[in-house]
Amino acid sequence: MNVPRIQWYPGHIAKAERQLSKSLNKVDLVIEVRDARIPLATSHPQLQKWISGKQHLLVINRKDMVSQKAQELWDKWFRDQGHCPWWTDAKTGKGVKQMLDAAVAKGNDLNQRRISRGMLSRPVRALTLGFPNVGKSALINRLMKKKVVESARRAGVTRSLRWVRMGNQIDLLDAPGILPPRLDDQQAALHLALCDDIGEAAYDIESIAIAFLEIFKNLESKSGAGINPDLLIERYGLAMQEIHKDQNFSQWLLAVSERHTSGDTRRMSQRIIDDFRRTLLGLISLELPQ
Ligand SMILES: Nc1nc2c(ncn2[C@@H]2O[C@H](COP(=O)(O)OP(=O)(O)OP(=O)(O)O)[C@@H](O)[C@H]2O)c(=O)[nH]1
Ligand SMILES: [Mg+2]
Repeated sequence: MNVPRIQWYPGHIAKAERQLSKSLNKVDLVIEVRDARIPLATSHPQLQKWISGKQHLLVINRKDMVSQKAQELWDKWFRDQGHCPWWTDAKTGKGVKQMLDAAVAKGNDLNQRRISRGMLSRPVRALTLGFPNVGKSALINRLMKKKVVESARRAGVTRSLRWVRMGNQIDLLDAPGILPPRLDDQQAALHLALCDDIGEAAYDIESIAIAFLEIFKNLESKSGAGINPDLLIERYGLAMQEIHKDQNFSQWLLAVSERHTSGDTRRMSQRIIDDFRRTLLGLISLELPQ
């Protein structure tokens, strides 16, 4: 796949990471949030360092954006690796109560240990940690049942750390999304770009749209990937088969832009990527377990 190198590590993320390191000693539990469409690309290589000496809860958010089959495949994969994933949809709140119960249970374990050492029990202090735009703030708002922190459809919305108290059970720390300073795995970087987890200045929209079309085609035969070629025809009026014979996805892009955006391939690229992000092209899993 021929995508120009994608790199994104803005100043506010570097700063957030420094602040996070300072707050980490106050945290008992790390709620690690990943994106169900790309559970591998949203796994941070430094996670073990962040969770060392703390409890860990793995949350896979945006479950509404992948097929039931994909969720099952990933769930089995994570359990085979010894993890217990909690699947959530922070937009409607599905799975959020179960996740909260799991977090509170971890807090109770912690308090039992405190009491046995003659200390007082206190609310569990939980940090939501994850890549930008995976839905950390939306999850906090869902847990609180009201909008307490800013949450919007782009990467880098939360700019500073903020504690939120939830009853007397849990204190939540909302933090800006973090990501590694260098995106060495460029396939993962492409997935992050497609899912809007990195700023759009970091990539060329046309290149990632063409790369997306190629992924779409490659996923077609994979069970659970959520690919329905008819949706592409319905939306853009042109089947990929009509043009892709020599795998020339840019030709297909040009052909649909002639129909929809007066030949403007950039505008068409943006539309295709937006459609993917809004699940108008189906519940597509960019990643599936091997
Ligand atoms: N469909 C769907 N949308 C979600 C879900 N979770 C979050 N969103 C939406 O995704 C967008 C980003 O959510 P945020 O909560 O701002 O993400 P964040 O991880 O806090 O992002 P940063 O603060 O930039 O790191 C918002 O528009 C949310 O409404 C989900 O489970 N399903
Ligand atoms: Mg946020």
